[in-house]
Amino acid sequence: MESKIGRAIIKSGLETLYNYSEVDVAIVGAGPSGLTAARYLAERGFKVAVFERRFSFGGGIGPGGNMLPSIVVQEEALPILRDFKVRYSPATDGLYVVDPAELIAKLAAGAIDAGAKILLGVHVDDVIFRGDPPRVAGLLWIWTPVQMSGMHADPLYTVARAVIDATGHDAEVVSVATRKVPELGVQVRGEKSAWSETAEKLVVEHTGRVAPGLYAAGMAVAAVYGLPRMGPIFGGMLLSGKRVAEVVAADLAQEARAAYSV
Ligand code: 48F
Repeated sequence: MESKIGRAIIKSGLETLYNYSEVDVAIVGAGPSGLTAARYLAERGFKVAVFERRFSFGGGIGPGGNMLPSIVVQEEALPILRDFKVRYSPATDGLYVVDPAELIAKLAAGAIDAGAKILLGVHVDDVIFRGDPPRVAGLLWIWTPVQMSGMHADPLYTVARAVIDATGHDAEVVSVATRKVPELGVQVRGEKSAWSETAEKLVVEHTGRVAPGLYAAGMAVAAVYGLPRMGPIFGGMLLSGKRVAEVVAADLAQEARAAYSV
């Protein structure tokens, strides 16, 4: 029995990793923006993998606001909640409250049901780049416990037509790309203190392509462009995830057209 259990896991696990060593879109971070982007890209038919360093998804949703089991979403993002079948109740002035556990579960289920693959326990620590001028062409990942141990092991690759940084406040992917490939011409300015209303709008407006092949969604956008933070209101994260999916889909379609034109 034990050998059968082990073989089933090894065979299927290695096949999955083999299959996802090349994707259309690699999303780093299974928080609200990453999971939303994953669903809207996967349902367009793109091969999508989400790389999450924890053994769970949801990012900053779980702690709610200061660990109270409620978060706030504004009216503009209600269509996204409806797409994911997340329930909400009115609070005040166009604001609605949502149960964080339900939001995490349904965002993840929506992404998975649309066809996205979520890989847990993988830490992304670098990007692949090509060309002059350079473009980001994938990422390097390593098991999180190995990364946390501080022991050096060379990571493995995933080649991608587009990489989305949805890593939250530290914009980890854009930061490493900026530091190691300065020719990308990207600067990470770091987020500002809180101004919720403005932050919610600006983060969606600035969502999109940061450099060729590299995109930012969610709080990573605030970090890259020096925008204010907003606290436990999540509509901007959902709208940013949907927006980055639209931008990436349009760019990949355009690149495919260009590749086939004579
Ligand atoms: O932080 P997170 O929830 O990012 P987000 O989608 O949403 C931000 C909000 O939760 C909240 C806020 C707005 O209301 O201020 O903070 O922008 O999720 C980011 C996910 O990325 C994972 C991390 O564990 C988390 O689940 N992550 C971060 N760096 C890496 C990573 C990395 N290098 N490799 C893999 N996963």
